[in-house]
Amino acid sequence: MNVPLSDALFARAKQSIPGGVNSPVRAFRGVGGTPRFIARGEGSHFYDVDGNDYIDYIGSWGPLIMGHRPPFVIEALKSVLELGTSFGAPTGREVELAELIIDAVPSVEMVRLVNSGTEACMSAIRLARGFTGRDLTVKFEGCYHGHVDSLLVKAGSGVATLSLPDTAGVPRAFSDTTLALPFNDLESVEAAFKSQGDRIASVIVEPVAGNMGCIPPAPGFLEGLRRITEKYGALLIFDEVMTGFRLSRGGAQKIYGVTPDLTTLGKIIGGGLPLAAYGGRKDVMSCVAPVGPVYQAGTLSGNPLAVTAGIAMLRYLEDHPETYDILERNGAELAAHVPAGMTVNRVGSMVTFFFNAGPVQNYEDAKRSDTAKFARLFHFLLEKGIYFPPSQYEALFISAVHTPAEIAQTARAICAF
Ligand code: KE4
Repeated sequence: MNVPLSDALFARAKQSIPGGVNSPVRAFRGVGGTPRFIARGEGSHFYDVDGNDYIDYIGSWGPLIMGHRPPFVIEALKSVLELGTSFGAPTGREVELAELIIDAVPSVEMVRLVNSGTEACMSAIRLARGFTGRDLTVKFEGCYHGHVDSLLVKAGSGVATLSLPDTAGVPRAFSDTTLALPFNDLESVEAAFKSQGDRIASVIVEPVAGNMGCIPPAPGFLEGLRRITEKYGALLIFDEVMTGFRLSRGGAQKIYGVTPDLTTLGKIIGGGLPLAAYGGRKDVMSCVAPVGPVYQAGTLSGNPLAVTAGIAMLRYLEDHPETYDILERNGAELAAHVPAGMTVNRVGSMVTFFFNAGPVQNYEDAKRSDTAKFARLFHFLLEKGIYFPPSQYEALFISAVHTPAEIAQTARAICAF
């Protein structure tokens, strides 16, 4: 497929933006070739500047659970555009969004809105340190919690895609505050707490990992984290930036029946605009400034446009619970056909096709995947107008507006590879 306009834009972009992109994973470094510069989106499709039409399985990396430009979000934004774009003062709509989140997510009694998942995770681990008076954070290899200095240790997503040995620019003193353990390995968590439990402020985990490809929690893993953190007085943080409102309105914590002390959210709650949040136990959240001593702030936090889109999205999901049946059906249909030599992991609409004999249950397993073969599949599908996330270490983001025919077309194309 010739994409002369994307080629030209990419060459031009690389003169003014590092790698020509504003987020590394978009640069196709994991799969090669020219990233498509997108002109517009509609439902489950988007269209590049050369006019090519793609079934979109990136979905803006998770927010677009109802596809591009859902009418109820566009109408909501149109209704407030004339009122102003930002005030730097509280608004009623922020309260409404906070209450919608609290009503849906079991662990959240109080919530603070921020602008990105990175901010939410950075704030949550700082809050855990401030609440416990301890310094260390436990994370899991292959999990990604945004580009938080101390959490860029054996991180997933773009860090894994680019095979970056952690990240330059993070002082050893920062990364030494993080213990990175194997995902799904409770024994390593027990051992860490046995040796340094009185120094560990929190355990942060993607309850369903999505940043080393999709990897479900092993039976008992999340329950074990809850037990161990309670035993040692550390806080359990579920990073539900990806899983929140995707796996259910109550996120993964609702499905697995494990309630963390803090939860981070993002992506879907902004309805496609920049918005994220962290929340949890009221006694913990009461340590956040201006009530308590843990400082966190943001010029555009609770931005009226992003909040309006978020309210429209969360109200839609509240009023249309059948959405989650559609997401489950779409995920199951796509994952039903597993070509030889591949392993498919799936939870709901989060799916990853690994070029790996399997099982894929942690980062070491995932890293044994044949990423060169994945790259060939990616381009094979791209040529057929099917746009997968450009990395073996990402989950597909299926929406509720991908039709059965599009899912079947995609499954056939994968099997034809
Ligand atoms: P942001 O700062 O990118 O809004 O959120 C960071 C983040 C935190 N926690 C989880 C579980 C996440 O998946 C993310 C971001 N996800 C990646 C996709 N795997 C964002 C894509 C990108 O970096 O461009």
